[in-house]
Amino acid sequence: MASSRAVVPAADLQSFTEYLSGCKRVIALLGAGISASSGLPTFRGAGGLWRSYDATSLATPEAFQRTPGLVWQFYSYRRHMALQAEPNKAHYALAELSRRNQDFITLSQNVDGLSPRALHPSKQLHLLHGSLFDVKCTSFYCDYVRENDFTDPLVPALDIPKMAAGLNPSATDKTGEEAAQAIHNAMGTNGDVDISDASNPIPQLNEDELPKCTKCKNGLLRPGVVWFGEALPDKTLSEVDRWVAAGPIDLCLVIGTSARVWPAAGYVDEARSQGARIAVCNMDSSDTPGDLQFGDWFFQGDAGVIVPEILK
Ligand code: BV8
Repeated sequence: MASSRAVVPAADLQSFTEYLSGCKRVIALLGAGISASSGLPTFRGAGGLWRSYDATSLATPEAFQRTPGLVWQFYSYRRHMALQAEPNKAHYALAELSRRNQDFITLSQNVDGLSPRALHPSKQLHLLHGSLFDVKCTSFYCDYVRENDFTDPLVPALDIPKMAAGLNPSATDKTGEEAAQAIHNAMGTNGDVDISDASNPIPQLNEDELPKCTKCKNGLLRPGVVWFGEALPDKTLSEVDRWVAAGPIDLCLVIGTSARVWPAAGYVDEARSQGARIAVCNMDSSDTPGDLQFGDWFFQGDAGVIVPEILK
Protein backbone atom coordinates (compact mmCIF):
# COMPACT_ATOMS: atom_id res chain seq x y z
CA MET A 1 0.00 0.00 0.00
CA ALA A 2 1.41 3.41 -0.85
CA SER A 3 1.64 5.08 2.48
CA SER A 4 3.95 8.09 2.18
CA ARG A 5 2.17 10.89 4.05
CA ALA A 6 1.81 13.55 1.39
CA VAL A 7 1.96 17.08 2.63
CA VAL A 8 0.86 19.56 0.03
CA PRO A 9 2.92 22.75 0.35
CA ALA A 10 0.55 25.42 1.69
CA ALA A 11 1.31 27.94 -1.07
CA ASP A 12 0.58 25.39 -3.81
CA LEU A 13 -2.55 24.25 -2.04
CA GLN A 14 -3.80 27.80 -1.64
CA SER A 15 -3.13 28.82 -5.26
CA PHE A 16 -4.70 25.60 -6.53
CA THR A 17 -7.84 25.72 -4.40
CA GLU A 18 -8.35 29.40 -5.22
CA TYR A 19 -8.09 28.61 -8.93
CA LEU A 20 -10.31 25.50 -8.64
CA SER A 21 -13.04 27.53 -6.92
CA GLY A 22 -13.34 29.66 -10.06
CA CYS A 23 -13.28 26.74 -12.50
CA LYS A 24 -16.28 25.56 -14.46
CA ARG A 25 -15.09 23.01 -17.02
CA VAL A 26 -12.67 20.56 -15.45
CA ILE A 27 -11.34 17.26 -16.85
CA ALA A 28 -9.40 14.56 -15.01
CA LEU A 29 -7.28 11.74 -16.46
CA LEU A 30 -6.75 8.87 -14.02
CA GLY A 31 -4.20 6.07 -14.15
CA ALA A 32 -3.21 3.08 -12.07
CA GLY A 33 -1.52 5.27 -9.46
CA ILE A 34 -4.87 6.40 -8.03
CA SER A 35 -5.62 2.79 -7.07
CA ALA A 36 -2.17 2.09 -5.61
CA SER A 37 -3.22 2.98 -2.07
CA SER A 38 -6.17 0.61 -2.48
CA GLY A 39 -3.51 -2.07 -2.75
CA LEU A 40 -3.65 -2.62 -6.50
CA PRO A 41 -0.28 -2.71 -8.25
CA THR A 42 0.32 -0.15 -11.00
CA PHE A 43 1.73 -1.09 -14.37
CA ARG A 44 5.07 0.66 -14.43
CA GLY A 45 5.51 2.41 -11.10
CA ALA A 46 7.51 0.91 -8.22
CA GLY A 47 6.47 -2.72 -7.88
CA GLY A 48 4.37 -2.24 -11.00
CA LEU A 49 2.30 -5.22 -12.02
CA TRP A 50 3.73 -5.07 -15.50
CA ARG A 51 7.26 -4.32 -14.35
CA SER A 52 7.74 -8.08 -14.41
CA TYR A 53 5.61 -8.55 -17.52
CA ASP A 54 5.94 -7.52 -21.07
CA ALA A 55 2.59 -5.72 -21.17
CA THR A 56 2.08 -6.56 -24.81
CA SER A 57 2.57 -10.25 -24.04
CA LEU A 58 -0.69 -10.48 -22.16
CA ALA A 59 -2.92 -7.49 -23.03
CA THR A 60 -3.31 -7.99 -26.78
CA PRO A 61 -5.79 -9.81 -29.03
CA GLU A 62 -2.89 -11.85 -30.41
CA ALA A 63 -1.95 -13.15 -26.94
CA PHE A 64 -5.59 -14.09 -26.31
CA GLN A 65 -5.73 -15.86 -29.67
CA ARG A 66 -2.55 -17.76 -28.87
CA THR A 67 -3.05 -18.61 -25.17
CA PRO A 68 -6.56 -17.69 -24.02
CA GLY A 69 -6.07 -19.68 -20.82
CA LEU A 70 -3.04 -17.69 -19.64
CA VAL A 71 -4.63 -14.38 -20.59
CA TRP A 72 -7.81 -15.36 -18.72
CA GLN A 73 -5.70 -16.30 -15.69
CA PHE A 74 -4.01 -12.88 -15.81
CA TYR A 75 -7.36 -11.12 -15.91
CA SER A 76 -8.94 -13.41 -13.31
CA TYR A 77 -6.04 -12.63 -10.98
CA ARG A 78 -6.66 -8.90 -11.50
CA ARG A 79 -10.44 -9.34 -11.05
CA HIS A 80 -9.77 -11.20 -7.82
CA MET A 81 -7.33 -8.52 -6.58
CA ALA A 82 -9.71 -5.70 -7.52
CA LEU A 83 -12.62 -7.36 -5.72
CA GLN A 84 -10.48 -7.63 -2.58
CA ALA A 85 -9.69 -3.91 -2.80
CA GLU A 86 -11.80 -0.91 -1.75
CA PRO A 87 -12.05 2.52 -3.39
CA ASN A 88 -9.86 5.02 -1.54
CA LYS A 89 -10.41 8.66 -0.55
CA ALA A 90 -9.20 9.87 -3.94
CA HIS A 91 -11.91 7.91 -5.77
CA TYR A 92 -14.53 9.31 -3.39
CA ALA A 93 -13.20 12.88 -3.64
CA LEU A 94 -13.48 12.82 -7.44
CA ALA A 95 -17.01 11.41 -7.20
CA GLU A 96 -17.91 14.22 -4.78
CA LEU A 97 -16.44 16.89 -7.10
CA SER A 98 -18.60 15.46 -9.91
CA ARG A 99 -21.69 15.86 -7.77
CA ARG A 100 -20.70 19.46 -7.01
CA ASN A 101 -19.91 20.32 -10.64
CA GLN A 102 -21.87 18.81 -13.54
CA ASP A 103 -19.28 20.26 -15.90
CA PHE A 104 -16.51 18.06 -14.49
CA ILE A 105 -15.69 14.84 -16.35
CA THR A 106 -13.32 12.04 -15.40
CA LEU A 107 -11.51 9.89 -17.94
CA SER A 108 -10.21 6.73 -16.27
CA GLN A 109 -7.67 4.45 -17.90
CA ASN A 110 -8.24 2.01 -15.05
CA VAL A 111 -10.26 -1.16 -15.51
CA ASP A 112 -10.32 -2.03 -11.78
CA GLY A 113 -13.89 -0.87 -11.14
CA LEU A 114 -12.93 1.28 -8.12
CA SER A 115 -14.26 4.60 -9.46
CA PRO A 116 -17.71 3.11 -10.22
CA ARG A 117 -17.70 1.45 -6.75
CA ALA A 118 -17.00 4.91 -5.25
CA LEU A 119 -20.41 5.87 -6.68
CA HIS A 120 -18.79 8.22 -9.19
CA PRO A 121 -21.72 9.66 -11.19
CA SER A 122 -21.67 7.41 -14.26
CA LYS A 123 -22.52 10.18 -16.76
CA GLN A 124 -19.38 12.03 -15.70
CA LEU A 125 -17.08 8.98 -15.68
CA HIS A 126 -15.65 7.55 -18.90
CA LEU A 127 -13.82 4.22 -18.68
CA LEU A 128 -11.53 4.63 -21.69
CA HIS A 129 -10.15 1.10 -21.50
CA GLY A 130 -13.26 -0.79 -20.42
CA SER A 131 -13.62 -2.86 -17.28
CA LEU A 132 -12.27 -6.10 -15.82
CA PHE A 133 -15.90 -6.85 -14.89
CA ASP A 134 -17.33 -6.75 -18.40
CA VAL A 135 -17.09 -9.78 -20.67
CA LYS A 136 -17.96 -10.13 -24.35
CA CYS A 137 -18.28 -12.93 -26.88
CA THR A 138 -15.49 -13.44 -29.40
CA SER A 139 -17.69 -15.17 -31.98
CA PHE A 140 -17.74 -13.08 -35.14
CA TYR A 141 -21.54 -13.18 -35.50
CA CYS A 142 -22.39 -12.83 -31.78
CA ASP A 143 -22.82 -9.43 -30.11
CA TYR A 144 -23.16 -10.73 -26.54
CA VAL A 145 -21.80 -8.37 -23.84
CA ARG A 146 -22.27 -8.84 -20.11
CA GLU A 147 -21.45 -5.81 -17.95
CA ASN A 148 -20.68 -5.61 -14.24
CA ASP A 149 -20.27 -9.32 -13.69
CA PHE A 150 -18.49 -9.56 -10.33
CA THR A 151 -18.62 -13.36 -10.17
CA ASP A 152 -15.31 -14.68 -8.83
CA PRO A 153 -14.28 -17.09 -10.18
CA LEU A 154 -16.13 -16.80 -13.50
CA VAL A 155 -15.55 -20.53 -14.01
CA PRO A 156 -14.01 -23.12 -11.65
CA ALA A 157 -10.74 -23.30 -13.62
CA LEU A 158 -10.15 -19.58 -12.90
CA ASP A 159 -10.37 -19.89 -9.12
CA ILE A 160 -7.35 -17.81 -8.06
CA PRO A 161 -6.84 -19.09 -4.49
CA LYS A 162 -7.19 -22.65 -5.75
CA MET A 163 -4.80 -22.00 -8.66
CA ALA A 164 -2.30 -20.36 -6.34
CA ALA A 165 -2.58 -23.17 -3.79
CA GLY A 166 -1.33 -25.40 -6.57
CA LEU A 167 1.55 -22.99 -7.14
CA ASN A 168 2.24 -22.31 -3.49
CA PRO A 169 0.89 -25.08 -1.24
CA SER A 170 2.20 -23.24 1.81
CA ALA A 171 -0.14 -20.28 1.12
CA THR A 172 -2.14 -19.99 4.34
CA ASP A 173 -4.00 -16.71 3.98
CA LYS A 174 -7.69 -16.87 3.26
CA THR A 175 -7.95 -13.40 1.67
CA GLY A 176 -6.19 -14.61 -1.42
CA GLU A 177 -3.54 -11.89 -1.05
CA GLU A 178 -0.78 -14.44 -0.68
CA ALA A 179 -2.43 -16.52 -3.36
CA ALA A 180 -2.54 -13.62 -5.77
CA GLN A 181 1.10 -12.85 -5.02
CA ALA A 182 1.96 -16.44 -5.86
CA ILE A 183 0.21 -16.01 -9.19
CA HIS A 184 1.92 -12.68 -9.75
CA ASN A 185 5.31 -14.23 -9.02
CA ALA A 186 4.61 -17.28 -11.13
CA MET A 187 3.38 -15.17 -14.02
CA GLY A 188 6.54 -13.29 -14.50
CA THR A 189 9.27 -12.99 -11.94
CA ASN A 190 11.99 -11.74 -14.24
CA GLY A 191 11.29 -9.79 -17.37
CA ASP A 192 8.78 -10.73 -19.96
CA VAL A 193 6.35 -13.54 -19.44
CA ASP A 194 7.35 -16.16 -21.95
CA ILE A 195 3.87 -17.35 -22.65
CA SER A 196 5.11 -20.15 -24.83
CA ASP A 197 7.52 -21.42 -22.19
CA ALA A 198 6.32 -24.85 -21.10
CA SER A 199 8.17 -24.39 -17.81
CA ASN A 200 5.88 -21.46 -17.02
CA PRO A 201 4.35 -22.83 -13.78
CA ILE A 202 0.90 -21.40 -14.48
CA PRO A 203 -1.37 -24.39 -15.13
CA GLN A 204 -2.31 -24.73 -18.80
CA LEU A 205 -6.07 -24.50 -19.27
CA ASN A 206 -8.06 -25.96 -22.14
CA GLU A 207 -10.47 -23.73 -23.98
CA ASP A 208 -13.41 -25.80 -22.77
CA GLU A 209 -12.53 -24.79 -19.17
CA LEU A 210 -12.82 -21.07 -20.03
CA PRO A 211 -15.89 -18.77 -19.83
CA LYS A 212 -18.37 -19.45 -22.66
CA CYS A 213 -21.12 -17.35 -24.21
CA THR A 214 -24.62 -18.09 -22.93
CA LYS A 215 -26.18 -16.49 -26.02
CA CYS A 216 -24.56 -18.28 -28.94
CA LYS A 217 -23.75 -21.24 -26.66
CA ASN A 218 -20.23 -21.90 -27.86
CA GLY A 219 -18.39 -18.60 -28.29
CA LEU A 220 -15.38 -18.00 -26.06
CA LEU A 221 -15.88 -14.98 -23.81
CA ARG A 222 -13.07 -12.42 -23.38
CA PRO A 223 -12.45 -9.66 -20.83
CA GLY A 224 -14.30 -6.45 -21.75
CA VAL A 225 -11.13 -4.35 -21.76
CA VAL A 226 -9.40 -2.50 -24.60
CA TRP A 227 -6.20 -4.31 -25.51
CA PHE A 228 -3.12 -2.75 -27.09
CA GLY A 229 -3.79 -2.36 -30.79
CA GLU A 230 -7.56 -2.18 -30.25
CA ALA A 231 -9.61 0.93 -30.77
CA LEU A 232 -11.17 2.61 -27.77
CA PRO A 233 -14.98 2.31 -27.71
CA ASP A 234 -16.58 4.67 -30.27
CA LYS A 235 -19.40 5.61 -27.89
CA THR A 236 -16.95 6.59 -25.16
CA LEU A 237 -14.74 8.57 -27.51
CA SER A 238 -17.63 10.48 -29.07
CA GLU A 239 -19.06 11.38 -25.63
CA VAL A 240 -15.67 12.65 -24.47
CA ASP A 241 -14.93 14.45 -27.73
CA ARG A 242 -18.35 16.14 -27.56
CA TRP A 243 -17.57 17.45 -24.06
CA VAL A 244 -14.09 18.60 -25.08
CA ALA A 245 -15.43 20.42 -28.13
CA ALA A 246 -18.11 22.23 -26.12
CA GLY A 247 -15.85 25.04 -25.01
CA PRO A 248 -12.66 26.10 -23.32
CA ILE A 249 -11.40 23.91 -20.48
CA ASP A 250 -10.35 25.58 -17.24
CA LEU A 251 -8.40 22.78 -15.53
CA CYS A 252 -6.98 19.34 -16.28
CA LEU A 253 -6.12 17.00 -13.39
CA VAL A 254 -3.58 14.27 -14.26
CA ILE A 255 -3.70 11.76 -11.42
CA GLY A 256 -1.51 8.66 -10.96
CA THR A 257 -0.63 8.09 -14.57
CA SER A 258 2.60 7.85 -16.51
CA ALA A 259 0.58 9.30 -19.42
CA ARG A 260 2.39 7.00 -21.83
CA VAL A 261 -0.64 5.21 -23.28
CA TRP A 262 -2.36 6.74 -26.26
CA PRO A 263 -4.85 8.05 -27.28
CA ALA A 264 -5.78 8.53 -23.56
CA ALA A 265 -2.67 10.62 -22.87
CA GLY A 266 -3.61 12.89 -25.77
CA TYR A 267 -6.48 14.40 -23.77
CA VAL A 268 -3.99 16.30 -21.61
CA ASP A 269 -2.59 18.06 -24.68
CA GLU A 270 -6.12 18.66 -25.91
CA ALA A 271 -7.09 20.28 -22.60
CA ARG A 272 -3.95 22.42 -22.63
CA SER A 273 -4.73 23.53 -26.20
CA GLN A 274 -8.15 24.63 -24.96
CA GLY A 275 -6.56 26.87 -22.36
CA ALA A 276 -6.59 24.51 -19.40
CA ARG A 277 -4.12 24.82 -16.55
CA ILE A 278 -2.59 21.46 -15.63
CA ALA A 279 -2.36 19.95 -12.13
CA VAL A 280 -0.41 16.69 -11.82
CA CYS A 281 -0.54 14.32 -8.85
CA ASN A 282 2.08 11.60 -8.98
CA MET A 283 4.17 9.64 -6.50
CA ASP A 284 7.24 10.00 -8.68
CA SER A 285 8.21 13.10 -10.66
CA SER A 286 10.53 11.04 -12.86
CA ASP A 287 7.69 8.80 -14.04
CA THR A 288 5.73 11.64 -15.53
CA PRO A 289 6.48 12.82 -19.04
CA GLY A 290 8.65 15.93 -19.04
CA ASP A 291 6.00 18.34 -20.21
CA LEU A 292 3.73 17.31 -17.35
CA GLN A 293 6.43 17.77 -14.75
CA PHE A 294 6.20 21.42 -15.61
CA GLY A 295 2.44 21.60 -15.30
CA ASP A 296 1.01 24.54 -13.36
CA TRP A 297 0.95 22.43 -10.20
CA PHE A 298 2.87 19.25 -9.41
CA PHE A 299 1.66 17.54 -6.23
CA GLN A 300 4.11 14.78 -5.40
CA GLY A 301 2.92 11.91 -3.20
CA ASP A 302 0.17 9.35 -2.79
CA ALA A 303 -2.96 10.25 -4.73
CA GLY A 304 -5.01 8.56 -2.00
CA VAL A 305 -3.87 11.32 0.37
CA ILE A 306 -3.26 14.32 -1.93
CA VAL A 307 -6.44 14.24 -4.04
CA PRO A 308 -8.90 14.52 -1.14
CA GLU A 309 -6.70 17.27 0.29
CA ILE A 310 -6.63 19.44 -2.86
CA LEU A 311 -10.30 18.85 -3.78
CA LYS A 312 -11.90 19.45 -0.40
C1 BV8 B 1 -5.05 2.18 -30.22
C2 BV8 B 1 -6.64 -2.17 -20.56
C3 BV8 B 1 -5.47 2.16 -32.53
C4 BV8 B 1 -6.02 -3.56 -20.55
C5 BV8 B 1 -4.86 -0.72 -21.38
C6 BV8 B 1 -0.47 7.05 -30.55
C7 BV8 B 1 -1.84 7.13 -30.83
C8 BV8 B 1 -2.66 6.01 -30.72
C9 BV8 B 1 -2.11 4.78 -30.31
C10 BV8 B 1 -0.77 4.69 -30.03
C11 BV8 B 1 0.06 5.81 -30.15
N1 BV8 B 1 1.31 5.44 -29.80
C12 BV8 B 1 1.31 4.12 -29.46
C13 BV8 B 1 0.08 3.64 -29.61
C14 BV8 B 1 -0.30 2.26 -29.37
C15 BV8 B 1 -0.77 1.98 -27.95
C16 BV8 B 1 0.07 2.67 -26.91
O1 BV8 B 1 -0.30 3.73 -26.41
N2 BV8 B 1 1.19 2.05 -26.56
C17 BV8 B 1 2.02 2.58 -25.51
C18 BV8 B 1 2.64 1.41 -24.73
C19 BV8 B 1 3.09 3.44 -26.16
N3 BV8 B 1 -2.14 2.37 -27.80
C20 BV8 B 1 -3.08 1.45 -28.12
O2 BV8 B 1 -2.84 0.36 -28.56
C21 BV8 B 1 -4.52 1.88 -27.90
N4 BV8 B 1 -5.26 1.56 -29.08
O3 BV8 B 1 -4.32 3.10 -30.32
O4 BV8 B 1 -5.73 1.62 -31.26
C22 BV8 B 1 -6.56 1.69 -33.38
C23 BV8 B 1 -7.43 2.63 -33.91
C24 BV8 B 1 -8.43 2.18 -34.75
C25 BV8 B 1 -8.59 0.81 -35.01
C26 BV8 B 1 -7.73 -0.12 -34.42
C27 BV8 B 1 -6.70 0.32 -33.60
C28 BV8 B 1 -5.16 1.08 -26.77
C29 BV8 B 1 -4.45 1.35 -25.48
C30 BV8 B 1 -5.22 0.69 -24.32
C31 BV8 B 1 -4.43 -0.48 -23.78
N5 BV8 B 1 -5.12 -1.03 -22.61
N6 BV8 B 1 -5.58 -1.19 -20.34
C32 BV8 B 1 -5.44 -3.90 -19.20
O5 BV8 B 1 -5.48 -3.07 -18.28
O6 BV8 B 1 -4.96 -5.05 -19.09
S1 BV8 B 1 -3.58 0.35 -21.05
C33 BV8 B 1 -3.09 0.08 -19.44
O7 BV8 B 1 -1.79 0.58 -19.34
C34 BV8 B 1 -3.88 0.87 -18.45
O8 BV8 B 1 -5.24 0.93 -18.76
C35 BV8 B 1 -3.22 2.21 -18.47
O9 BV8 B 1 -3.81 3.03 -19.42
C36 BV8 B 1 -1.86 1.87 -18.93
C37 BV8 B 1 -0.90 2.00 -17.79
O10 BV8 B 1 -0.74 3.36 -17.61
P1 BV8 B 1 -0.92 4.03 -16.18
O11 BV8 B 1 -2.30 3.88 -15.71
O12 BV8 B 1 -0.36 5.38 -16.31
O13 BV8 B 1 -0.04 3.13 -15.23
P2 BV8 B 1 1.53 3.22 -15.06
O14 BV8 B 1 1.96 2.11 -14.18
O15 BV8 B 1 2.16 3.39 -16.39
O16 BV8 B 1 1.72 4.57 -14.26
C38 BV8 B 1 1.26 4.66 -12.95
C39 BV8 B 1 1.69 6.03 -12.49
O17 BV8 B 1 1.23 6.24 -11.17
C40 BV8 B 1 3.21 6.19 -12.47
O18 BV8 B 1 3.52 7.44 -13.03
C41 BV8 B 1 3.54 6.16 -10.96
O19 BV8 B 1 4.64 6.99 -10.66
C42 BV8 B 1 2.28 6.71 -10.36
N7 BV8 B 1 1.98 6.26 -9.00
C43 BV8 B 1 2.25 5.05 -8.44
N8 BV8 B 1 1.74 5.02 -7.20
C44 BV8 B 1 1.10 6.21 -6.99
C45 BV8 B 1 1.25 7.00 -8.14
N9 BV8 B 1 0.74 8.23 -8.25
C46 BV8 B 1 0.06 8.71 -7.18
N10 BV8 B 1 -0.13 8.01 -6.04
C47 BV8 B 1 0.38 6.76 -5.92
N11 BV8 B 1 0.20 6.08 -4.76
